Parts: sequence; structure tokens; C-alpha cells
Amino acid sequence: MKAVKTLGQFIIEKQADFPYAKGELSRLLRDIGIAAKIVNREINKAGLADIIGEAGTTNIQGEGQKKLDVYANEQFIAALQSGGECCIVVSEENDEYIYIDSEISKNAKYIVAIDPLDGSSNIDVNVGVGTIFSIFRRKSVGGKATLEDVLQNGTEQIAAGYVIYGSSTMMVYTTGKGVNGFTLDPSIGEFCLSYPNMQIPADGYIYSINEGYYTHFPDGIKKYIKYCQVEDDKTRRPYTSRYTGSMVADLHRSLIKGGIFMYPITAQAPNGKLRLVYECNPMAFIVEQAGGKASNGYERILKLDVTELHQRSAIMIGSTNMVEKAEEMLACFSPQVTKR
Ligand code: P6P
Repeated sequence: MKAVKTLGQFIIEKQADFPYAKGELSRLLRDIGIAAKIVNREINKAGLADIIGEAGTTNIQGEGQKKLDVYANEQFIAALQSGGECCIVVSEENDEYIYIDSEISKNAKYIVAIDPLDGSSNIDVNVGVGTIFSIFRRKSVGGKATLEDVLQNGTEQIAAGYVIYGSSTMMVYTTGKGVNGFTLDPSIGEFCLSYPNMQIPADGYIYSINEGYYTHFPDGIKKYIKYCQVEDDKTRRPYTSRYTGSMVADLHRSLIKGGIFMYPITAQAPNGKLRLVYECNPMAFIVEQAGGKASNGYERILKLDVTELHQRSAIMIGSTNMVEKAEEMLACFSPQVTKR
């Protein structure tokens, strides 16, 4: 009988990967894991616990009714505030970054950027949703961390991960030494190692893109979609389209089975829809660590300059061969005319 390895045990075991670590990153990852379990509990009751619905109504205690994504945001921020290892939180739910000005956090050296509930519109229809997080160190020394500490390239990330609340709840993360997946065992309330050393297949036959925007896509993307749809049985099997409306769910599938997720620029989103700091960068770090590729169609996601908290970017991410084929078509039919 193989011994179960919990997330906590694994984090401590891997602490040795960081000779100078004094346990702060380990504590931070554990704090995120605890918040994920709390959010998971509410997501599983969403249809029953009166926790979906518009903010502004009141529950039986007269408290403001919270939409689940606001609830998730509060839980992750609270966990980071009480853990003492984080000095700034950037969240999709908050216009400004949150400076954690507390006695226990005054020497904190980590910054966490988070999408607390990615794909939250799926909650009402019981389709997978996720949490995405990115961790990096403050650059400034002493005094209050500032916006300059937050606007760092994706290559500066110390760790990144996601939680997928699906048929089971999993936490997948990297600290730059490979990618490992943990499945929540509700009977013991622990994330247990279930996918050690995840490697994304170099090729795949699943493409994820919202084809409802087809007419607005750059020609190169249109050409790639047609390439996926052609059954040229002499050279390759036909592709399958899968799109759930949650980047975490679509990318988790690609990580396991191989595939590509794309959110190009469209008329509605001329700079792309997805956010660089807490969606594209963390997912790009994870996928690259698993042997895959992530670009905005022209440049590596992790190298893009970060100039704003909620900056958007186009993204194509997943199996290396698929991303490179899509990039090839973009270069051919929609050459980059301006530096994005
Ligand atoms: P659309 C969810 O809102 C999200 O940020 C991603 O998780 C998802 O892939 C995308 O937006 C869905 O956007 O425009 O296809 O509904």
C-alpha cells in the first residue's frame, strides 16, 4: 500500500530545494492550500448555501449576500493576511493592490497575485472553476513594498499554481523545479500527491478557443482553426474542440492530455481578455515547467513587460508543437505589426 503524501509533507520535503529558505514560502503555499479548502467547501454547496447570486442581497444574519467570487477573494486575502508571509496581494477583484500593513507581515518578502475564482460564471451551471496564484519576491528592501515591487516580469515568479474545483478538487503548482498535482481527499481534508512531476505531451489533438469570436480573430488564428478542423487522414488524426469558459479547466485538460488553449485579440478585447499578472504569467510558468510553451502569439508570455496591475494579453499556451504551429500561422498570415 503506497503511503499518502500530503501537500504539507511535500512542501516541507521540497524545502531543501531552497537552501536559504527559512520556511516562509512553505508557509505561504500551505496558507493558500487552506484557503482553497475553505473555498472548495462553499463551491460544493453553492447551489444549496444561497451563496450564488448578485451581491447586495442579505442573508439570514442580515450580512451582505456575497457572490462566490467575492467570498473566494475574501478567503484568500484573509489567509494571506493572517499567514504573515505576504506583504502585498494583487487580486482580480480589487482595483488597487492590497498592502498588508500588520505587525506579523512587516518583514514579509512575498507578493501574491491571484484570480480567486476564474470562470466564476460557470458556478451557476455546475461547470469547473478555478483559482490561479502567482508568487514573487519584493525587490525593494525595507519600508513599504510599492507598485514597483508588483510590476515584475513573469520570469521573476518564485512559484505559481492553480486550484481546479471540478469532479475532484486539485491543486497544481510549481516552484521552478517541475510541476506537481495534489487531489483533495475530503475524508481527511488533505491535498494528497496524485500527479507527481507533471509533463505536458509535446503534441495533442484538443484545441480550446471561443469560436464565437471567429469573425474577429486575426487571419492567422482563423487559419490555425481551419488547420485543426481539416481531417487530412494521410498525415494526422482530426482534432477535437473543447472550451469550458474557464482557462484553468481547459488548461488542466491540456496539461494532462495535451492540447492548446488560445485567447487571441478580438474586436472586444484588442489587447486580449486574459490578465497578464494573475492569469497568463502563472499559467505560463506552470506550463513551461511541465515542458510546454506559452506566448502572446509573437513573444514569450513570461518575458512580456508588466506595466499595469490588470494588464491584458493575448495568449496561446499548451503543447509545444501545437503552440509553435499556431505561432507559425500567425507569423505567416498576421505578422506582428506593432510591439505588443
Ligand atoms: P469568454 C473566465 O472569465 C476567463 O477569464 C477565462 O477563465 C476563460 O477562459 C475566459 O475568460 C472566457 O472568456 O470571452 O470566452 O467567455
